[in-house]
Amino acid sequence: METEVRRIGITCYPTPGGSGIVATELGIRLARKGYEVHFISHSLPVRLREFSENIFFHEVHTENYPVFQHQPYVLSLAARMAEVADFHKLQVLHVHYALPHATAAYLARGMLRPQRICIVTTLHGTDITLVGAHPSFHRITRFSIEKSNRVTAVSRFLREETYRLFNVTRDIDVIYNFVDTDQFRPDRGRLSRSHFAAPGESIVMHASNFRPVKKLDTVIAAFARIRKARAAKLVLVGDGPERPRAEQWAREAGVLDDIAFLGNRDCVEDLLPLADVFVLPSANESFGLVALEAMSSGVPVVVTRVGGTGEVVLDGDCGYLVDPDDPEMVAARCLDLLGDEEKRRAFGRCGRERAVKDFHVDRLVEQYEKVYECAFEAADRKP
Ligand code: GMT
Repeated sequence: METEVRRIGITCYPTPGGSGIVATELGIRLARKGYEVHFISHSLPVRLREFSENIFFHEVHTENYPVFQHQPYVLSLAARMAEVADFHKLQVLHVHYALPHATAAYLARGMLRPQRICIVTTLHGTDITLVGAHPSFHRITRFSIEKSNRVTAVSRFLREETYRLFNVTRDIDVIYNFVDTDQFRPDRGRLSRSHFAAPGESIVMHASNFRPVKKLDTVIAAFARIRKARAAKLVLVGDGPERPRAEQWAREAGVLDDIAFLGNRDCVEDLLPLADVFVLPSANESFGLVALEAMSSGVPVVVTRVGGTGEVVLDGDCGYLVDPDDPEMVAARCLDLLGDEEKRRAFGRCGRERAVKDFHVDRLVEQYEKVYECAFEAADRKP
C-alpha cells in the first residue's frame, strides 16, 4: 500500500533566534525526508535558504483598520493557519514558542471541521520563563499548553519550569535542540582570524539577540578584565535593544577599540570556528543553542549555569558553567582556557564529540517524527 505524504505546518518567529532556527532546520530536514512542509509566518524565516519542492511559505498579512489600535496579528495568523491546513490537508501544526503561536493554532483548529489536525507545541525558554510567567500572559499560556495535543520542551529544566510555573498536569516530552555538525565544524575555514585579530591575539566571541537576559554587561566587564591580562579581541555577533548600552559600557571600560560589533550575520557557522572561547553568561538560558553550535565548531564555551545549559555543557570538560552576575569568574574561566593551549584544544574536542554524539540533527529530528506519528495515526483514523 502506498504511504500517504505527511503534511505539516510550521509556525515560528522568523527572526534570528534559537527557536526560529530550530523550527526552520527541522522543516528543511523533514522536507528532505519527503514530508510536505508549510511554513506559516509574517516573514520568511531567516534560515530558510534552501529551495525544495516540498517546502512552501505562506505569508501572514495583517490588516490595518482605523478602529484597531494594534494590528491583530494573532487573528490573521489563526485564519491563515486554518486556510492553509484546510487547503493543503495538513495533519499537524507544529508551533514553536507558546505565545501567540499555540493560541493561534488552537483558534485555527477550532475553525476546522471535522477536527482532524493535531497541534504540537514546542516550548523554547523565554515563552515560559519571561513572557508566560508574566501575570498578564500566565493564564493564556497555561491554556494554550493545556489545549495542545502534544507538547515538547527543549530541556529537562524547561519542562520542570513549565510544571512549576503553570501547574499543568499533562505530559511534556523533552526533545533537545540539535546542530548540523557538518555545517558547524572546526575546519570550516571560510573566514580568517586576521579579519578580527592580529597574530598572538586571542578571540573571545559572543552571539545573541542582545536582550537584557543575555547579560551583555557581564560580557563586556569580563572582556575588560581579560584585556588587562592579555592581548585579545571581542567579537559580538547579533543585535538588539542592549546594543547602545553595550557600546557605552565598552567605551567606559576603555575596550571599545578591541570590540567588533558585527550586528546580525547570516554566517555564524563561518564565524564561530574563529573563536578561542565562546561566552554566554545569560541570566537564564533554557538550552543555549548557539553554545551548542560553538561546541560543534570545536570551541570551548563559558556559559551561564542558570537554566538548562548544564544538560548541554559538561562543566570542566568541554566548557565552564559560570554565574551570570560574576564577570570576575567569567574572565577567570576564559583566561584559564586562553592561557592553556592544550586544555583549550581538549575542551574543543570534547565539545565537538558531544555535539556529534548527543545532539546530532538526524537523531533529534527522528524524535520529533515520533511525536508527529501519533498525530498522523489519529488523523488517519478519522473519517
Ligand atoms: O534567547 C532568546 O531570547 C531567544 C529564544 C528564542 O525564542 O529563540 O531562545 C530560546 O530558545 C532557544 C532555542 O530553543 C534556546 O536555545 C534558548 O536557550 C532560549 N532562550 C532562553 O531561554 C533565554
